[in-house]
Amino acid sequence: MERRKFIKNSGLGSAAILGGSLAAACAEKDTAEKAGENTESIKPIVIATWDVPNATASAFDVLTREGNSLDAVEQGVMVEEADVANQSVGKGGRPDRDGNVTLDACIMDKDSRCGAVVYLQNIVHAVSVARKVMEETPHVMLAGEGARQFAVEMGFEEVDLLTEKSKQEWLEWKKTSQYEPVINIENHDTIGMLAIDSNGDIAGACTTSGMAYKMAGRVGDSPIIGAGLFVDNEIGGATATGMGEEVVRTVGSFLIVELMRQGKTPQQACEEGVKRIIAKKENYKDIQIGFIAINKAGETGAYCIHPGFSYRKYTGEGHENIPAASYIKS
Ligand code: SD4
Repeated sequence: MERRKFIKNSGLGSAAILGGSLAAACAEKDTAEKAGENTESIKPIVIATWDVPNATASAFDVLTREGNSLDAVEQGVMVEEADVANQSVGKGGRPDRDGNVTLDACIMDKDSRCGAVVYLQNIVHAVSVARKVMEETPHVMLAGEGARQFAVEMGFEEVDLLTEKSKQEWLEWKKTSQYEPVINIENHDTIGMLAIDSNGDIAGACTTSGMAYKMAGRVGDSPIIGAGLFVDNEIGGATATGMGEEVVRTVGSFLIVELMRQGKTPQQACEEGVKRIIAKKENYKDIQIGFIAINKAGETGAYCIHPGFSYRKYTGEGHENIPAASYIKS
């Protein structure tokens, strides 16, 4: 990379290429283009699952103030964690079948450092606890009571996450206790976010209260590095929403980043990720999965099983909510 920069900047590029090995120069260029270097990169940029304009605006604000992508994704998803109207994340999240709100979150940075919490109770900003796990411990993941104790030691305030609205809905659900995943339960949901800062560095975060009325102790894909989120700063990042069990089974986000490494666009990689799930799931029509991805050049893509999933994209050009193409058309 340094050599390529030198060639580009010294004005000796063509002479060097003509005099040296053309094949080697072409191979190097191909690799650079595959990884999204060499092209006009779009940065800074942030994308997030579902239509979450406040979250992406907050992240983009960090990026425009020359903040790094790690700070941006943390600040961005924190907006949804604090929003009680979003009943799939943080405070106000729907509880498990015993009435306990339990949170899963993870975060990953440009150096492939990562942190996660699972089954965390009574702390609003699970993503920030995940970041502390990454930065302050020798571990990647803390669970349950240990995660809560660690958060308290780190100065996080304990609060009751169950709002009256989520409690009443849970009590209503208990009358039948029928567990059925609800597709596109609302149009903002588990939030997965990916950002590239002005340095071109990528980070991602994912946070959720998980499937509503899940079994006590159940953990989904969202806090699992490689499943709900994966970032490789040389290639790009991916994150997931929907039925976590299926995303775990196919290690979905890692798969998508690896497909981009092999030359697929973010869109092609997301499509392949969803199709891999469909191929292994007979009743795929009963579930929803949505992936979003970004490559090093800032190109983005998204794909899902059922229509209804979208992602929010924020760049210097402005921001928009982009409906994802779906495997099932209507
Ligand atoms: C989970 N993937 O816990 C999460 C839930 C989700 O939209 O994304 N809901 O399986």
